Amino acid sequence: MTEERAVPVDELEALYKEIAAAELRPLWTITEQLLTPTPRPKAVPWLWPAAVMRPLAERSIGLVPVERGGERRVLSLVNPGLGGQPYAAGTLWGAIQALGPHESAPAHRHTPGAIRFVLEGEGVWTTVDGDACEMRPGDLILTPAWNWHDHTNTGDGPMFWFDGLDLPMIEALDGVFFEPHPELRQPVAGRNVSEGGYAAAEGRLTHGQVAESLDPAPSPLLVYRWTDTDAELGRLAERTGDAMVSVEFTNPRSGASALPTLACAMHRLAPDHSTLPVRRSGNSIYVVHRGTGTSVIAGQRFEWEPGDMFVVPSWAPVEHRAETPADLFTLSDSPVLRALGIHREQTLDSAQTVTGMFRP
Ligand code: GTQ
Ligand code: FE2
Repeated sequence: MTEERAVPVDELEALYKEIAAAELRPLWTITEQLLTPTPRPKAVPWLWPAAVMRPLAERSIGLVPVERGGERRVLSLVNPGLGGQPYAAGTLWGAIQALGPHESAPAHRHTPGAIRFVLEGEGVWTTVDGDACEMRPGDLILTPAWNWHDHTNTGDGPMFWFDGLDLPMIEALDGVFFEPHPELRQPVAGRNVSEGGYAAAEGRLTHGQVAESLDPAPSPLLVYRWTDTDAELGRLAERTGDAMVSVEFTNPRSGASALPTLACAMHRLAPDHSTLPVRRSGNSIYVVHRGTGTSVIAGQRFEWEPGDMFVVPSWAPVEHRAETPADLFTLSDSPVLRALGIHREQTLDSAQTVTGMFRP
């Protein structure tokens, strides 16, 4: 038995007051909220329906010009758990961007990296460091950190796409830099140049499994065409017969993720099969490309259709069930967790017990 020592209460109170006044905090009073047994993301599972976002984005085209000053016609996903911050999750920016016929969103660059996943329309070109990349529905376009970029709609109709950025991560690192380009549109050196060296036959190079290594150099390939993704998913589904097949978009030079901070993937679900619940450290945003179905995230059911976007916060178990053949695009921060050697992933069975666990 240790000897009980009477604590003089007023001395203790005085100590706490002086600690606080000195801009110090005793760990023993806050350790449980800081060092949690598992992640406690502030972001909550949430779904933004296309049926709500699309009309608001379209109305913005008529009412809000996109010139210097406004710059980009973007509606960001605001996760209700984040106290009003314009972020989909603690580490991820997600948004719907709209560009009307014959409009240009001004050229600029920033240290946060960005990806675009095209929802609807045709005729928009995103120029990335001089390479004008055509955007078609289902295509993935990369805008790596500090690359000049601008979007130009050469068509007669509006165009809509999903934007994903690592902005909250770079903000947390106090690493945000931004610079407007002197011109509205940067000079175009060529069209779809980055694709030249990576033919569809080399699909394994661009649609594989991300190697668990960090490549700080961005992918030399800036565009991943839906036609190639679709073909690779079709081959995989046929070869494996699995109810869910996935491809990750990889850097063809190193096998690393699409951007050093962001992983992008496409998942194909066969109808009427439920996937096993999986939970991962790190946040994900899903964009429904094709089909309808339901996902259960931390026990909450979300029904989805094309153009819907939803968030799976870190460590929330998620399972999917498609009603029709479905393709889900995902964006996640997993490359950062992997590079740091702290990525975790568990597959649960329906009784929520662990059936398999992966740790690096
Ligand atoms: O298109 O360059 O959703 O700079 C947020 C910041 C899109 C863009 C966003 C951006 C962009
Ligand atoms: Fe940008």
